Amino acid sequence: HQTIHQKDYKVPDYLVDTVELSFDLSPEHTRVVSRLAIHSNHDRSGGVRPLVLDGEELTLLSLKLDGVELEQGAYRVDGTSLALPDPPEQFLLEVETRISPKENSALSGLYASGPMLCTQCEAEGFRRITYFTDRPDVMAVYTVTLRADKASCPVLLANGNLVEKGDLPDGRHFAVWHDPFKKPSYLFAVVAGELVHIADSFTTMSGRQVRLEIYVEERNKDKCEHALRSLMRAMRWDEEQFGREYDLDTYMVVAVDDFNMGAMENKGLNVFNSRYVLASPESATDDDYQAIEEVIGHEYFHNWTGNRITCRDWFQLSLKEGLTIFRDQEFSADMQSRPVKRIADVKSLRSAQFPEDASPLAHPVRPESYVEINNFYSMTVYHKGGEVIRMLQTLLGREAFRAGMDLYFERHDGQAVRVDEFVQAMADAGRRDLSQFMLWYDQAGTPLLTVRDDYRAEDGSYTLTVAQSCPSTPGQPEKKPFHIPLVMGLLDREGNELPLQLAGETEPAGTSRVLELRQETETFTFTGLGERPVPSLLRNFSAPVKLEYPYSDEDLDLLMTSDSDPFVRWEAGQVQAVKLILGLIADIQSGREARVKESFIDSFRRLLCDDRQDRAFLAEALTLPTESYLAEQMQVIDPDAIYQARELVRATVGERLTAELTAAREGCAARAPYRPDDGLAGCRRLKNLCLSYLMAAGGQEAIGACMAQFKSADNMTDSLGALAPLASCACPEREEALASFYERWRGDRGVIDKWFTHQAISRLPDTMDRVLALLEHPDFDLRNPNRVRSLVGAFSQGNQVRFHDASGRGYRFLSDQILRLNGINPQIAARMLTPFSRWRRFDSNRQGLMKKELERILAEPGLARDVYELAAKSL
Ligand code: B3K
Ligand code: ZN
Repeated sequence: HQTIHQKDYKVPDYLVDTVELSFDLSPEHTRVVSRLAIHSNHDRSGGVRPLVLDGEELTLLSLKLDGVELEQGAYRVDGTSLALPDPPEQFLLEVETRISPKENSALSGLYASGPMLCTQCEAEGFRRITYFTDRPDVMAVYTVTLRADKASCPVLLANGNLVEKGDLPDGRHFAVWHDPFKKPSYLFAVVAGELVHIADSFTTMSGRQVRLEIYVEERNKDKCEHALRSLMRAMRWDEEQFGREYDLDTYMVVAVDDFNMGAMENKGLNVFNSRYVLASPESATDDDYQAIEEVIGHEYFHNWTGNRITCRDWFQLSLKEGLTIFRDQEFSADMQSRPVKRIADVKSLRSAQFPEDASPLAHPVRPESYVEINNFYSMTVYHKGGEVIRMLQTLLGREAFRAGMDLYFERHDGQAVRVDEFVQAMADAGRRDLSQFMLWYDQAGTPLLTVRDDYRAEDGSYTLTVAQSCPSTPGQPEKKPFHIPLVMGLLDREGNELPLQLAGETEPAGTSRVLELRQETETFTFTGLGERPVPSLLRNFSAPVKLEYPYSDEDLDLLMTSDSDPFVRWEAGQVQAVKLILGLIADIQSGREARVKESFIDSFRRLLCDDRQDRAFLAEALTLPTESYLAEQMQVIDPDAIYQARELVRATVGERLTAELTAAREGCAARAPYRPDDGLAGCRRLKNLCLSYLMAAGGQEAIGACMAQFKSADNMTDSLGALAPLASCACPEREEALASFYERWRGDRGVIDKWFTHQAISRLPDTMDRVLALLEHPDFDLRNPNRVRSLVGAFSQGNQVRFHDASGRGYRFLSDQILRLNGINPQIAARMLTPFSRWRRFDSNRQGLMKKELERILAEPGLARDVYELAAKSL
């Protein structure tokens, strides 16, 4: 397998101006005719270069150049390309191919999902539809004709505007679509099948009417309303926040059940994983509702950040993905509680991106090389990339950042560009030198900030010394210092915010400031302080770094109760919980008696009874750090001790605070029937969290409360809020609840995914056996990515203690599934490898067992590029 390097980029030798595609659609055999108007893009005086088109899994039927059929020998064709050795300066190429959508289990290119045919072209799926220069810097105008059987395939969709449709002989019909915007092939899309839609219209800021349509299978028609409303909110938000208007007459979203990722931003025709479209109160949780809004927003925002301005090459992927993640995070923050959204985003970064950055698969936000680009749709490219954009906003300020965005759109609309062009627009608008900042794109690894301070009573000065370091990562042994915005403030002992005046300044400026770190060590001296202050550091998580400062328990209490920044308040509680649990882990490991400190229970009680706080925030503050986050804090991960210590805290809280938890739970009980947008999601979260603590303490009363809630719930959030703790409880009620849940929901794929997941993440010791049995369940299907994620993914990535069983059974199970998936869907197979890439973090027994499975995978003949790359790099 070949490695592609960023430094080898060359402009394309040929460009394509227009693409005319015509499809004779059928699941077994689809015939594709492509007419490409091509012109040469290189200096031909030094010799004419061949035209090389990409193509995979295609049967070539005929090839014409300017209307003349080419003889065999006038071209070369193999499993990955079609080459013309000596084409003219400008010409029309007509290529006829045949493909088999039904055989396409990789779900890349044109494939069948339920009663429809649909496409997924990013990153390199278009080449599985027809021969083409399948790279994002070749942009063309597309016209698409679709023909299919009218009865089985009444709906025919493609990008852009419908220009014509009509009937054909033999019960067939056709539709012609034209997309006036030049686009790269990865944004091409076709959907055909038996679908229904709901529609509405949106008036843009300049007064144009846009028709919005959501397409689903008939049985899901009453589950689209939330997606449609979310789309309208996203459109309005992008106008208000960024002045960006939609540019076609229709915007279509199609929900499909078989989909490799969340959704795809094809121009004018988004294709979505149905889990990010379909929702009803009975079947979707509050989190599902939120995720739908977020993903709908994400794909919509791509219309400007991704489609109008796209990437020059795939190394620049974060140009569109990091930026669009930042935009969707801001959108969601404006639609709900901003602090709670920020905390959720930081949690996901820490639990998935930090470990990636510390693993053998660590790569920069802009990678230097890849074997399979699909492996780089990673937490780093997306979410660290989003943090990098956020840091730009913090450094420049909101106004200059917005001006930078405007300048970027003004300069590069219609182009395929690099990250450099984006950062240059920011530098120009903000009149800043951002050359050092670019290291965030090119250096991997999570920086560590070590902060020390010194207060001098003699002159009332307070000095912060901040040292930064970054661990080495593959191919990058030494790191240069990053340009880091550190947002901070100072508190007095009563918790008041102190005015911040740096030495040399004539007066204080505010109580929260952005300190800019550029050198390995920086010092900042504040003046005019009558007592030693408590530093409030990394407010709003202003940079994707780890931070170390020797806080005392009193400092943390003060920050937790008094800091003006909600992220710092939350973080102070988490730091306390981490300290406590790590101490208990050490006790367990050395056979000492492990006991939860009284002071922890006290501060937990204080929080729980503090009814001034927002419920959703409170729920976050009362949630213990996850097992995987705790694992990150250890030299050698001990999954059993982590689980035991964390459970001990949960059980102790449940026992000691039974009355308070019960009261808090009742205080949050619903007083009216459920509505998803009733503003009460925070209440439900807190209520269900209380229930889980009560269940951790054990006892028939808690089980009874769980069953009562399970039976009476009028919404999925409460139903799962009861089912989740029951699934980890060794009681007869567990089987009863799981069985009745299955009976009630067996017809709903999305809910049955949840049923698989909750069994897979059960912490009971028999979970591995359960999971093996569920593999044989008639509803389990290795060809459906959501189902694979709900069982195999949930067990291996969401159940640390059971997956990492010291016997190695979990590891064997996972590699078995990866090898089966390798032949079906390489992208999904590769995604399942993640837990193995962390093998070095464990004890030598587990290391050996995981390594053995990786070696076994690598020894498999016919390993897909996707799986090969991750397995080889992990070792
Ligand atoms: N751009 C797509 C991701 C495509 C993944 C290809 N393996 C979805 C998104 O980020 O919006
Ligand atoms: Zn995206």
